[in-house]
Amino acid sequence: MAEKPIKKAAGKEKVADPAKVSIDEATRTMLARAQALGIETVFDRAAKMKPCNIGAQGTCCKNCGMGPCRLPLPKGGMEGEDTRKGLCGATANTIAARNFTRMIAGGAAAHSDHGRCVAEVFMSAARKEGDAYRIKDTLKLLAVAPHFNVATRVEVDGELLDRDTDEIALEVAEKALAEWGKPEGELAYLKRAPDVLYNKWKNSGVLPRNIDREIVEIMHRTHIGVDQDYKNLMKQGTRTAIADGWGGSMMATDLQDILFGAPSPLQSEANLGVLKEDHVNIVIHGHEPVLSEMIVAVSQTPEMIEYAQSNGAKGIQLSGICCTANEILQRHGVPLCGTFLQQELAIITGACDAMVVDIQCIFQNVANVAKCFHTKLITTHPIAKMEQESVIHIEFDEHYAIEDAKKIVKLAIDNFQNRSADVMIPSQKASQIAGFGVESIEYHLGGTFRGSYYTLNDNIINGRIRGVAGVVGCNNARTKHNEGHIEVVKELVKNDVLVITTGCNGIACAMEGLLTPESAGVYCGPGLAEVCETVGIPPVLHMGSCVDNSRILLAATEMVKAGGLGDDISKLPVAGSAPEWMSEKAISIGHYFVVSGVYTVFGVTLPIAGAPVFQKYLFETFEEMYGGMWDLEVDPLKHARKMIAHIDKKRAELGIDRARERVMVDMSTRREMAG
Ligand code: NFS
Repeated sequence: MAEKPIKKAAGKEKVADPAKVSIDEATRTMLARAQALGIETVFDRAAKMKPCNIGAQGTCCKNCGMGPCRLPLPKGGMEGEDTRKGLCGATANTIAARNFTRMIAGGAAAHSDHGRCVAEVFMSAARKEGDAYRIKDTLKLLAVAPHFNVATRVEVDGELLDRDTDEIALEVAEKALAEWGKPEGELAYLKRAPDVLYNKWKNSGVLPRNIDREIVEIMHRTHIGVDQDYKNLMKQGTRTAIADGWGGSMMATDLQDILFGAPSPLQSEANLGVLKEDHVNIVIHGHEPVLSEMIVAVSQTPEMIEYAQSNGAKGIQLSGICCTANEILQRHGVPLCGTFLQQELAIITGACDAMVVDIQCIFQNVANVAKCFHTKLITTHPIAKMEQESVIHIEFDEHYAIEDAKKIVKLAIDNFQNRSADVMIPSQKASQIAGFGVESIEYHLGGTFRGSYYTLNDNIINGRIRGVAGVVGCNNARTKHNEGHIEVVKELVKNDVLVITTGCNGIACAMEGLLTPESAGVYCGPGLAEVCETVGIPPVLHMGSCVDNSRILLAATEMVKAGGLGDDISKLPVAGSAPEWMSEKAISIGHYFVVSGVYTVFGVTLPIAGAPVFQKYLFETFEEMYGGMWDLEVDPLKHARKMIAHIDKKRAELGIDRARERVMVDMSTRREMAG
């Protein structure tokens, strides 16, 4: 980016220039308000503090007390032999691979520990330990059970009868929980992958044994003096990433669907403008939906609504930040308040009566911002507390879930009359259709009658849809908020690529109005527009939170099964992208996409540039091994075009590249596409 996103405030402090750090008007407005009030946000901190160049290259090793050993690339690049070494002799490749695999371990741990927590609640529901949680979606339970080798029918007197669902649920719970630590065998879900892919993993020796073990083994191998071969380190990185995508994350998604219902399309809204001045505003932020499901239920009870009214509010407005938001959006239509980078801004509206956080992606600084207003900041998870004394901790216990949720909602209502600052809610909000899942895409594009992804494949084969892209991931304060997300997605749909989204990309697309069927006519190439208009879907399908990237893996698997596009995910005309990634979870996701056969492009930066040999291994050699590979492209247009080029390469390999020419495109669009 040529323009400097920094300006000097009156007191000579460097602060962010609102117009240059976000493309979103609501964000700019609230950032300007924060600066006027003298409240610091992530945007200002990014203006003040530069990242460490050596760490950004991935070649700083601090895994022992002799370091940190810093191995930056020489200015002008590496010429001749690479003699850089840490004190123990670790090469740049070893150091970068250690750091990279530790990021995979961190990401896989976060997703999978979330999954474990859901599995424990699931067990409690299956045992009927309380009233709060029940098996809601028995169809999904019956669909998932066989993947754990749990029978759904039993033979009684020579007759095959349906098995009691309570019994099935209990056995699924036991089998699921065992996946984290079973002593032998391999993860149960791996066989859900196409056979060709499963065998590829098997032959490469990367089938995960159990989830915890793979994560622990990364910590062991990256300890001083253990694994010092970047290829062998990445073998374990691969095994752990698979344990995330096809294990912990996939189980989190499935068990949440069984407990709370598989999503189906619904209407909602997005951006800071969803807050309501005359309502009690409760903003839910984090990742695990187990408590937020209860908050949704409790805040809809007449008891709580009347209590809010007796306190002078018109009602209770729930909204969400980050992936907890995506979870309750997908299942209940609760509006999205904002992305990762808007969490402080939600409080700066002065209208946030309580922010309830659980785990992951929560800035510690929200506590400082909350102190400048009346906002109660409530932490709820035993593993995620904050040191600031102003933060209230209400520890969530699934056995008292409703009581805990009531306590939180009441606290917010009681706080409504304490608003101290002027309320300033930006007017921006966009409407959206969200709630897509593997099942609902099948329904929309194929119909339950056909029960297959064939219609999608057919439209790919005939060229109306050029391919499918999964665009996902975070915001990153080192790049203009939402610019990468939106430019990449717009370029893809303009070129007839159907986009599947999750995480903060989903929120960014919702804010931009891309999650509406009407947007197809505005932004899409003629082929994709025609399909969207015929079927009545948006060109960007929101599949949920980041653990729901597992839905994308399964959707791709359904495409393979439906036929006509090859026998493996790596043969499909698909690509993956995280234009504004920042978290370790994103690295784990990126890697499980890659080793599932998907070309995956990241924006902003990748912490591998300091080790060119290791980088080449990820960017090129992985394609030979798994059919998918990593790439980095900072420029959003080039980023999208690289994905399109990969999709076209796959179309050519499948022999369906000619079909596209039958699509009628006028000359000006054609010229633009060629550009
Ligand atoms: Ni994913 Fe969700 Fe957003 Fe990134 Fe954080 S919320 S789990 S990590 S920042 S997309």
